[in-house]
Amino acid sequence: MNDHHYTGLIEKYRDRLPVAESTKVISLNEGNTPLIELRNLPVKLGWNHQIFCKFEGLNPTGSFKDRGMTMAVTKAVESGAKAIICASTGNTSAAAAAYAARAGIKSFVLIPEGKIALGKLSQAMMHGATVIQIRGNFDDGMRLVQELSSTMPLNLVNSINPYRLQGQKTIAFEVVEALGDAPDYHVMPVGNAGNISAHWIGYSEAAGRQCGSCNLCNGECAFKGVVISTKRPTLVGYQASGAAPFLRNEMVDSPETVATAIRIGHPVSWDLAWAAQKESAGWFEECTDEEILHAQKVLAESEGIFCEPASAITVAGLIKDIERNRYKSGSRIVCTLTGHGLKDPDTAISQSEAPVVVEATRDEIGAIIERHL
Ligand code: AN7
Repeated sequence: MNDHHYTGLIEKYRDRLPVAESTKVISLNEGNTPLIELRNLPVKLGWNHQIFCKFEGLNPTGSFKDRGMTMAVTKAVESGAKAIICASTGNTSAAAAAYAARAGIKSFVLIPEGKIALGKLSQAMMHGATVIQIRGNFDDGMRLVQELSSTMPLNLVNSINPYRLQGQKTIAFEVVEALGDAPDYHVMPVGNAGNISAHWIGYSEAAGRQCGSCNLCNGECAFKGVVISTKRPTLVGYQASGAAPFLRNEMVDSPETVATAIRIGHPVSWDLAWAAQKESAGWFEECTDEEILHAQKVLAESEGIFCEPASAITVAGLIKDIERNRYKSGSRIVCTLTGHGLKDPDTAISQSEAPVVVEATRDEIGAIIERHL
């Protein structure tokens, strides 16, 4: 094999991850996702910022969860685990199922009945996970998997597992490498809040700084890795209005949003995410379902980037906060588009014009083309 063949983020960032020389890596070559500069939307909306999308939907299972899952499953297998378990709004279950399959171990996934996007459900089922739909929401599932994994031979792979954030922090390294330094702002959706915490760990390490967002070192790490950036970005987290505990400053018991991925009211990484917000001098903001779907459509139509609703909240947030001048003029902004639009075909189809049906004749088809040219 060519030495330059990319074999996943653990091999690439071995020196900055908690793995030993002898650790057997479970990988699907995740990471190394494209950083795509927006060309049309900023012109259309009159923005004077440079905006990039880190398209995490192009990971092996179609979401950013693969970054954390390669680490969590690698460490689970290293510890001798034969089964993993997680609660999920969908993407974590897809990643857990795929990496468990790769490792040859069992996976159990708890999902809220009827509230997971079709693509994600198909992935968990296809990879052979035991899929358990609960009559409850993600937060109920989260509580249950913590209980179950403490008494049964199950390795918990939700982001409360510190190895998940370790894998996920590598997104920051990739952004810094692509841009030559950290951006001014990094914007993302916030659900269970592991991702924003992981971004902060990654950016802090990249800049050779300590941070309060790590659940592995508890803020005590004296990071001695390679310093690759001169600064850390301001982090901005967007939440759906019906599932916005960080905006309410308290847990939300019955979260609701069309962006089912972030239909979470009791985020596990509550303290870590607040630390990321405070230390980065960032902020949380909320967007309505309508704003989220509008942004998803606009991004797909004007840039050719199809992300799922939860990911599109970043663009919805930009539309709102750039208008209010919350971003300093002339900034470089990176959005994490956490999951692929194909994950949730139902939502995509329901907000798009239905295809016309015509006879298979040149005339009928020609007439339609003329009308649309
Ligand atoms: C597309 O899959 O929690 O704030 O169980 O799937 O780190 O939770 C998914 C979360 C954003 C929020 N975008 O990230 C799960 C799950 C997408 C997501 C988030 C999720 P966190």
